[in-house]
Amino acid sequence: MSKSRTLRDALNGSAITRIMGAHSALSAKLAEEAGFNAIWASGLEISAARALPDANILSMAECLEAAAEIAGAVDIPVLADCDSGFGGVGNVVHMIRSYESRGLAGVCIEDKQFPKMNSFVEGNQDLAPIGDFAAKITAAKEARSDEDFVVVARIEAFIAGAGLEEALRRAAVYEAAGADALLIHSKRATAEEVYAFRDAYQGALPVIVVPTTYPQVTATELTEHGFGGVIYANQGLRASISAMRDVLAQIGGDGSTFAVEGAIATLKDVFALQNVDELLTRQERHDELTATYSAIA
Ligand code: SPV
Ligand code: MG
Repeated sequence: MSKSRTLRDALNGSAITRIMGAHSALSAKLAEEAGFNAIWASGLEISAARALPDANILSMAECLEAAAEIAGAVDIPVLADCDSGFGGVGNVVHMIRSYESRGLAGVCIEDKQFPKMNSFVEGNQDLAPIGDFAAKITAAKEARSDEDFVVVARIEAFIAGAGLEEALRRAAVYEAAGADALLIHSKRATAEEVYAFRDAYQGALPVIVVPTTYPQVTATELTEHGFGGVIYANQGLRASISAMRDVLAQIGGDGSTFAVEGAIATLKDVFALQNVDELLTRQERHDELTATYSAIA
């Protein structure tokens, strides 16, 4: 089954789709190893890994390259965070063709202006006009060649302070425009906003949430509330920052790596994540074939 079909079916299935954020092929492999259903090629993670703000500083091509590296490293589907679509409708069409051809299973675009600002940063959270964004969703659907390729419409009404009615109004129009799923975002400390949305939303699309600021909710509770997907958007990145910072400080303080040696991944582990065994097997076969061909030459 194609990865786009796998993602589509998962989002529409009865169990919640658990999606882990990644910023690199390596972090995506760790998420796959941990049993997540899909990967979120997070704009925040990808830009933070380059020590840049999540504010459309990176070009579409740079985001695509990072997402494609991620998709190439795992067997599970990858949903790419495509911010507000990188510009106008022409950019959205180019984006869809590019992401689809590089092995992504789907994209998510959010109803904010270009350039966007990360949803948790104060200021510049203005919403895109509803008609303009809905028309981009339709353009995205029309531009894909794989009919299973997933287009997620992300609603930023709560982030912009526009309230439940506006979120529901947008959900209905984006659904009519052809969105395959909705993502309702919130920066509240509890799940109350997204629960209110889920309870009031009458449509048929799976709804995805990103519980960054309400980490106390469990996947089970979200399933019971009828959500189709949950994205853990940045915890892997944050874990790597804390772990690296602690280890580097210890090494700097000790003037030795001895104390951290037992706490960090072994080189054997690193080699396994790099598929070194496969390379060695390939090299062995190459050596055998080289000998065979040399003998008959
Ligand atoms: C991301 O991971 O880049 C997201 C989620 O879009 S958030 O950071 O919450 O906006
Ligand atoms: Mg993002």
